[in-house]
Amino acid sequence: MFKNAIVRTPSRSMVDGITEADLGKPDYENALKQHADYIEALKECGLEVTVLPAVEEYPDSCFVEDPALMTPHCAILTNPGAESRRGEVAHIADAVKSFYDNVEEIKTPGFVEAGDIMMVGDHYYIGLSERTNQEGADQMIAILEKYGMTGSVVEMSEMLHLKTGLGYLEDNNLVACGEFLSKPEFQKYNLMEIDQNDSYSANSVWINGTVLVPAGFPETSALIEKAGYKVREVDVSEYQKLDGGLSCLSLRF
Ligand code: CIR
Repeated sequence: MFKNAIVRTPSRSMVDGITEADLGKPDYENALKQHADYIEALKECGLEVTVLPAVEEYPDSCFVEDPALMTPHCAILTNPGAESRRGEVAHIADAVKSFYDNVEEIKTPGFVEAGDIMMVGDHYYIGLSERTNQEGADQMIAILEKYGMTGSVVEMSEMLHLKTGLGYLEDNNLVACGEFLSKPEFQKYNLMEIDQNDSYSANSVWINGTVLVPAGFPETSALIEKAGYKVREVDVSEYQKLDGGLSCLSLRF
């Protein structure tokens, strides 16, 4: 069960965030409205939500999932592979430290963005992406092991972050699409296949028995409902324009 979430209000500069989506620039006012509904959804799942202020200097800073990993035993400040995002870590450090006594950090030449990390119980899958390198993954695994947890790396080549194409829904259920469907390490899970056309919705998020699913993907909502979960749709289309999904917008712990 999760108790808390941290989010950050998007900055006006978000319209200049990193993207390869080719969906046009986000509409800032609508992004704020969608963010408010996202916070509402987190609260409906029983989370206490800490809302950090916008940081204009960092256009991608609303995607708070990337600069920190929160585990039940410690928090790890990451070192984003995207240079323009590296300074986000210093901005989130105090909030992270206010919840954790044990705070570790990933150091250069290691790079990690925590959107590349998926938690399954005490085990953490770490995608080697353009943002997370082997050295960063090795540092992360060493930290996890220090606190009695484990980690392993996942090779990947098609997606921005590991969780762009994967979402663990607990109870052995794993929503997956594209290259992740055939990975040997995921075959032990009940793979719930997401069609390539709906790949954005693979980034669905389990929170205390409810699954947040991006609005606009009825087949994914139906698939997840059929598996016995309560579904809460959240419209995050303005964030999709920046390659950001539902999970990226919060730290849940
Ligand atoms: C970026 O490219 O870094 C942002 N525009 C999107 C980050 C999405 N975060 C995530 O998937 N965890």
